[in-house]
Parts: sequence; structure tokens; C-alpha cells
Amino acid sequence: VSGPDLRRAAAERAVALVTDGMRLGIGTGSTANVFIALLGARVRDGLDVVGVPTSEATRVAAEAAGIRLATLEELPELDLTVDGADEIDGAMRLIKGGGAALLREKIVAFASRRMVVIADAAKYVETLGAFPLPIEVNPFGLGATHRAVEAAVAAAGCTGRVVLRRNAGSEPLRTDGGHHILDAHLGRIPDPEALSAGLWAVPGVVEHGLFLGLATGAILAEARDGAAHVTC
Ligand code: DER
Repeated sequence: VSGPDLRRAAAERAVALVTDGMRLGIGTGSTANVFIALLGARVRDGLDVVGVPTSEATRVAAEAAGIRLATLEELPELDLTVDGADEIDGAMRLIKGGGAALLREKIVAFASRRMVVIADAAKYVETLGAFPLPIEVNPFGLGATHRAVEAAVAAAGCTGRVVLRRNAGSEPLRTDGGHHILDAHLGRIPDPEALSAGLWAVPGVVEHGLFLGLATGAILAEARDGAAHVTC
């Protein structure tokens, strides 16, 4: 059972949650892309939904799949957001932002009645932090903000390097919102709420990848007896 099989199994279960007339938040990443393709097939069969994309990449993929799109201004209240995650713990706290879309993903999730995570069960962890925590920062005073983020990380009882994410051309990555991403390689985050508050206190921090109290459901797929097995 391959990774794509697991992503498909989770995405299929999420598509089954979608009913006629729903206003959807559409996530970003490889698992969300499978959800988009499967949702597009149901739209072609007559399902009537409208979606708000969480990134330019998702907007392009959803358009190609024939899914009707709107902006969050047009649809400020959404029924359901389906999105991936980089890590998920037992309290459904997430690390997201591996795909640099965390700001719009969090804004859309916050505007949704429900947020369901779709992921390979390998993303389930006891303690968050093995995946580097993405932190979206304003470009102004980047160096000062970088140092302030390192201080906030230490104040929250975490240790590890904070690294500016660069693109293939080794330029600092620019998000859809024109910001940069710092990745904090912490190993483990014993108190995510404390770290979240400490990062928000840094003026140059726009948002971070700790999604706390946002996910209302999780669909995790794992290989069992040679088949993809989904737990919700
Ligand atoms: O960047 C993101 O937040 C993505 O949703 C990420 O968390 C999951 O991406 P994947 O489905 O490609 O692993």
C-alpha cells in the first residue's frame, strides 16, 4: 500500500462528507490535491458546491477540476474545510505550513464551522515538534524578527535552530501573501499553547503553523493487511 493509496483513502472519506450546497474551504498540499480531484469528479456528476481555495496553487488545481470558486469576502462563513497537516496529535492540534500556505489555511479554517484533516496516519504524533514549525513573518526587519522569534522559542521552553526558508534559487521564499517563512527545528513542543502565544507577541510574526482548537475531525489512513485502512 503506497503513500498515494493512503492519501486517496483519506481523501475519499472526506469527499463523502460533502453534501449539495456546501460552502467549502479547500486545503493545500498533496493530500488536498487528491481531495480536489475526487471532489471534481463528484461535481461533474452534479454535486453543487462552492469552494474557497487556501492558496494560489489550490485555486489553479480546483479550477482545473471544475470546482466553482469564490473568495472568502464573498463567502465569509464556510460549512467545512478539508485540509492536510504535517503533524497531528491526540488533541487534534496540528502543525501545518510545510507547503507555505499556513496563513490563508488558518484564516479559512477559522471561518469554517468544521475543519477535517486528511492525512497518512504516519503524521500522528504523541508530541508535536519533530516537523519544523513554520512561522510566517513580515519582510520588514526580517533579521530583528528572526532574533525575536529565537527568544520567543527559548522563552517557551523549546530549543533548536530557526532557519529562513529559501526557494530553489536560494532566495528567501515568498508566500502568496508576500511574506517569508522561518522554520523552527524544535524536535518537540511540550506546550504548544505557550509557544503560540509567545510567537504571536512578536510584532513581525504574521502567523505560525500551530493550529490549536481548529481541527474538528481527522481522517487518518494507514496500511493494514495490505490494504488502506481509514480511522476517523
Ligand atoms: O502546508 C500545509 O499546511 C499542507 O497542508 C501540509 O500540512 C500537508 O501537505 P501534504 O498533504 O502534502 O503532506
